[in-house]
Amino acid sequence: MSKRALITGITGQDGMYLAELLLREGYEVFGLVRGQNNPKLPVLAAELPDVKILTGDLMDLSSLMRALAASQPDEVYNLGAISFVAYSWENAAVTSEVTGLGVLNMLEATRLHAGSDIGRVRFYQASSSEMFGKVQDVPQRESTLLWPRSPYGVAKVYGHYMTINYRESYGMHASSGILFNHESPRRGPEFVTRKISQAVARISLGVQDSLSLGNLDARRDWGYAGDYVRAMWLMLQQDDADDYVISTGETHSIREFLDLAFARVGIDDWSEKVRVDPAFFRPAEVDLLIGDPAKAREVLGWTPTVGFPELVARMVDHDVAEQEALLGRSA
Ligand code: F7E
Repeated sequence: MSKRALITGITGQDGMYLAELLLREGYEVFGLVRGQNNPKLPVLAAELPDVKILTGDLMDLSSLMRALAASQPDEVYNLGAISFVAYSWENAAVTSEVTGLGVLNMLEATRLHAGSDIGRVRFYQASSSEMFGKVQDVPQRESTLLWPRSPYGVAKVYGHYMTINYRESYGMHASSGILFNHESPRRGPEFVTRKISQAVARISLGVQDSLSLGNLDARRDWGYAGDYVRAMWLMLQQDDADDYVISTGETHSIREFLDLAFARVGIDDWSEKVRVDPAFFRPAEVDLLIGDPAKAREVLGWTPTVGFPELVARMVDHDVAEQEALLGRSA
């Protein structure tokens, strides 16, 4: 009989890549979708028609219990969260509830659902490099002291430790992936990589003049989302649950991303095209994220397949084609 998986956050970038991977692996995939008339649902239904949709909310324990009863999953992937860091300062309470307490609700629902056979459901928690914040080691690894610098990061730390607690208190097979930034053409346009790739595409097509950004000196360890969901799945295939850093081990600045993105459309000097707007600066910044993925490599056999230049190229090429299609200019 095929395995079954329940994914929260199914309409997000990672949810869609993970669902694709699990469907390829022969799973029956259930996705939890929140809200009435969710605008992301038509995209999901069109791109992944084989995913079975269940309605529920991380803030509503009984809805999670019903989703578990309906899907009878072997594996639960908790990817649902309010994930935009910049938003989290102005909406700290709701971010704490959904991104933090939501993890507790999903863990507790899974524990109650599994009953005396706690090992029958494996659990993945989407932890984040944002937990490292004001970094205490370079590069950051599983043992690095957490020092979150945003309400989002604080909420992720809560979810991370709660996951470890369910593993240690109840023997749940609960793993936590500390994922560094991971991008793709499916990335939301509020995140800096997609904001840049979309703007560069529009600038190259002559329908936009310039782009406003915040801190161009921030550095991130950016990987490809399709690679990172494979790591999630591998974690749940291990005999023992554990925590893993998932990263490329390289760090690049926003400026380097801009260099490659503009070069891809033939623009070598972007200084006149980019404006720095203080509105996009954050109250506290995470300046130097770089992860050490050695444990994932050794234990999971995981390595990233898409490097930084290829990631930028894929995103820009996708957005040029998408913008051309929107403008009715496709070849
Ligand atoms: O910012 C700088 C900004 O919003 C990256 C989420 O998936 O990864 C993501 O969080 C950097 C920051 O991602 C703009 O200050 C400059 O230093 O793309 P981002 P993030 O905050 O790193 C982690 C791992 C997660 O877990 C999160 O859920 O780019 N930056 N100018 C800007 N950022 C944005 N968004 N917009 C700008 O105009």
